[in-house]
Amino acid sequence: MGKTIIVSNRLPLQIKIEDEELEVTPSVGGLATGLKSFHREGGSVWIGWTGVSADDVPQGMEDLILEETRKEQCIPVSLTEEEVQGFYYGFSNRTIWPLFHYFMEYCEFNTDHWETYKQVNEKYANAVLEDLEDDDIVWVHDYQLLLVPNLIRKRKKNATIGFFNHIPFPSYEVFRTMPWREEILEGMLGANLIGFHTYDYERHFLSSVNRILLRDVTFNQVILNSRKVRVDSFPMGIDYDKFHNAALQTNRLTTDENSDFQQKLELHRSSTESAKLIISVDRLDYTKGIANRIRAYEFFLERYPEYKERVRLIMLAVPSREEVPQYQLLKKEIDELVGRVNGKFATVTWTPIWYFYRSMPFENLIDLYTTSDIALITPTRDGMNLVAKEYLATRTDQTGVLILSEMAGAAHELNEALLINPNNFDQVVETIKRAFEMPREEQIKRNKVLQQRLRRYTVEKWANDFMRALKETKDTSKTYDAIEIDEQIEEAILKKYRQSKNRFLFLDYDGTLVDFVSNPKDARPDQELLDLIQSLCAQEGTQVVLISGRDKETLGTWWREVPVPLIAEHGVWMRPASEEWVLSENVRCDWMETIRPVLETFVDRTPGSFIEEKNYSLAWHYRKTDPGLGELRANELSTVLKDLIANHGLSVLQGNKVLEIKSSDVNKGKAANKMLINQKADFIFAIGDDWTDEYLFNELPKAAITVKVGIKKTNARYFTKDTQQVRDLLRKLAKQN
Ligand code: GDG
Repeated sequence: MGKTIIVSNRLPLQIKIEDEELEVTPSVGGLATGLKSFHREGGSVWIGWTGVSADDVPQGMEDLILEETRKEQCIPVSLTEEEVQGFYYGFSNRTIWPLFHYFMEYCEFNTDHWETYKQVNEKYANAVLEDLEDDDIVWVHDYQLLLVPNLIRKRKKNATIGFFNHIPFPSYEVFRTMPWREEILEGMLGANLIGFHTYDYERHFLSSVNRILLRDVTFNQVILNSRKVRVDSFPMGIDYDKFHNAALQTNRLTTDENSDFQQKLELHRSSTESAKLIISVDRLDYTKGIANRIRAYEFFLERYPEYKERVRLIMLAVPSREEVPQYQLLKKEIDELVGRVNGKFATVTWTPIWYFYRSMPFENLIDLYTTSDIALITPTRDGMNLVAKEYLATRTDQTGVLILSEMAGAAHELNEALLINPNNFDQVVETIKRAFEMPREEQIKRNKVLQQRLRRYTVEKWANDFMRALKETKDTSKTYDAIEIDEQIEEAILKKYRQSKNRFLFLDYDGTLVDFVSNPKDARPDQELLDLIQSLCAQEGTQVVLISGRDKETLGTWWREVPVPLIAEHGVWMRPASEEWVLSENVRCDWMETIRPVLETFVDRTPGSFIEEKNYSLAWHYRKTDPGLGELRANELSTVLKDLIANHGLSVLQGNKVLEIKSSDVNKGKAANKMLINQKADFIFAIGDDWTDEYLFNELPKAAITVKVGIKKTNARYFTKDTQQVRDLLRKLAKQN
């Protein structure tokens, strides 16, 4: 087995150069904190940026950086200041971040930023490709690198690539506003497995893929021409033991041994018997709801003045993305709010808010978590929020109350916390009060359940689960019964073709010889196709038969000039080469009067759908409907029809975005076999893309070469990817003698 290559915007370490000296420190942030233990123990390689731009690296220091990063099994990607501006501060944090967190008013659609984003994603992909060996697994992380999976895939077709998005994926209605939405989705779909923290993000992504790229989605899989992409949710956990043990250790310290910070925290506690501490820890980011948290706290002190001098809010806001204007404004807003609240309520001995705008060492973070009675975490949107989980892990005596926004991904797992809507001030205020008054037993009862869950689903388990699922997707994509036609198989088919004297080629039309178009009437054969079929027909010993569900009028008109036998309406009609149409089955159509009104009610209720009336069948098309609605109504219609068709000897064929109702006695398999009677065929080839072609694959003699177009469940022996490949193969057959 090969190695794992982790790829993320930043490395888990940060490099600073001061006075020509190199300083290496661990980086803070959800992703780095979470994955560090997986990286350390799993022996993986980590590719990312060091945090220092190439312009700031003094000459000759590049090698030292390489050496230092290599010690941590890291490979640095070098970025210029201009690239950092356009890619990171620009497109990542002024476009994707606000859009994906539903802050559309902050979103900038800047073409230069997009160009740099693409260019830098290429850089990351190249860094991976340089190091990538056949059995390796690539795990790409987060919104800065959405294009990387496909950039790798394009150059390394069989690579095993996983992608995990650490932030929310917004609803289709929001995502569709992105000018480069197609490129972004295609970029992500380069992966074999795409992971999100919650099922909501997963379904939003699938819905965008379905609606924007018009790709089929079955359950949690996206069906592409040559592969399937699995999409799933993996809620990220934390290194539980690390936080829990650190807390145990802190709690064991005597007063003298405590850090200065801890001693100051204790001072507040000892000031009044019932004094309590509320903490909040976040990067200073507008998604974290910091400003509204302060407002809610102010509201709380106004509504419940008895808590004055008995409560203190300790806010740790870690500086983040200071070059982005919104973050500068937010910093200002928070400074002012803190000033206002402290100015309004402070007494000589009491300040209601202690505000730290900096990053703290890990030990102080633990001091904060262990000393506080309440954690107030109120993001307006948050992919997961690890702070909530870390707080719980440090509560070694199981006391403490977590107030958590339901807009954080973590809320899905942490049901026993007090969940709030951060926009509902009234609710936040009442919940703070409830947290204050919550009996110790209740706190323990809630935290016990929460801790059990967090202890079980750790970051290590999360990473292993993702990896296992990624390996599985690789395996399942090989388990199609049908085998892809590669060069070797193609050569064998051509050889057999050359050696045969009486060949039959049954070719489906839509989705096989031509691509689907939104209006079926526009799918008339192009000149190249007409010539191709003509040349196959002209070959001695070859019978080409076009076998389609289309009506005979359309097929007859389109193929008027080419002497090719036609089978229309799945076998109801046959036109031997250039002759008149004959009705091949004794089919009835008196049932139509009963079925048509049922279909009409579905047309009325499903905008974009329509009925195609053929001589002996009725088809309900839903290609042009809203995709979700179309599938839903198709299922409903199948159920409704089930009872009706049994009485009339009918069957429902589920085609590609079409349901067709026709007599059970007619299908493509029966029609094709009829043509083979007494023919002594020594080469039978059938190709098609949808369910109706399965009758062909099932009913033709065993020796037939059956081929499905696209990767779908099938009884065909082989598959080929798309109409282009079908034509390539037919062109080669046409050249054989
Ligand atoms: C993104 C998503 C998702 C914070 N301050 C200090 C410090 N931290 C550590 C915390 C925690 C991490 O940083 C913050 O993680 P979050 O999950 O809360 O938030 P984001 O950075 O926005 O992370 C988020 C995450 O990715 C993972 O997928 O949960 O939704 O936005 O681990 O402990 N650590 C130290 N000093 C600090 O001052 N040492």
